[in-house]
Amino acid sequence: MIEVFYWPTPNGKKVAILLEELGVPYAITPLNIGRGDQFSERFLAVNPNNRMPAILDHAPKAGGDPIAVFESGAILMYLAEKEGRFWPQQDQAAKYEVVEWVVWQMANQGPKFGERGHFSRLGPEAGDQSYARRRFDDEVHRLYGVMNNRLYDRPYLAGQDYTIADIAAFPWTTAWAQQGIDLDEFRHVKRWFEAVSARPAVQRGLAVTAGEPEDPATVTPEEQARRQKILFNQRARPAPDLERVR
Ligand SMILES: N[C@@H](CCC(=O)N[C@@H](CS)C(=O)NCC(=O)O)C(=O)O
Repeated sequence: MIEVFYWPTPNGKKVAILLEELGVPYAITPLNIGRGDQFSERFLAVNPNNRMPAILDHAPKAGGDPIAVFESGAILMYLAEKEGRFWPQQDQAAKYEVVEWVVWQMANQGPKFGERGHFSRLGPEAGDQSYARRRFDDEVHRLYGVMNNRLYDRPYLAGQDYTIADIAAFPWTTAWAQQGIDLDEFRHVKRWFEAVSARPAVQRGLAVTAGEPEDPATVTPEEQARRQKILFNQRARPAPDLERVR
């Protein structure tokens, strides 16, 4: 069984979509990143980077102890390789075409789209954000163009077949309107988006939740202050040995 440390964000949904495509049993462990669950000792033992998603495979192929995997791209590769689907292994050229586009997503589309969202949500108290907003709006537009130029002569990012490269990129495109993108400007992306959206497993993956949403009215001012302190302006955590000395 695959345990998924999960919150319904684009990075989390990549994993949910692949698990639905594969039809393998999985269990969601909700990781409420708005409450700071990513700093729990149990989670940090799985992902020292205090970010979700991460998985624990309680039944690795070769048996033995559970295998922990963090970083959504690594999780997609782990699961696709284990199940022998959505990532060709025998043809090295085809295999690395998928790797290129998964790494492209992890290094470009995910971080730049994420930063665009971050700066667009800031209120006036954060000061003038016009440079950051323009910078990331441009990057998002540029990256839709990269996908469009890739998809104009092939159905999927890595070629003829739907792979984990598409599963990595897709959840970040579902909010194209909020990202300030007119999908009609990128008609090859639009065709790909419609084809991926129509897959039943994609629809099931997008619908995966992490339990009942929290009622903001139940969060006390003390709890709000605690969250504010751990979630904003995150800086390095001391190494465990230094912590012990203190
Ligand atoms: N490169 C990482 C990014 C993970 C990431 O940024 N996760 C966000 C949610 S999408 C998170 O856990 N944020 C918690 C925080 O900012 O404290 C991946 O793809 O797995």
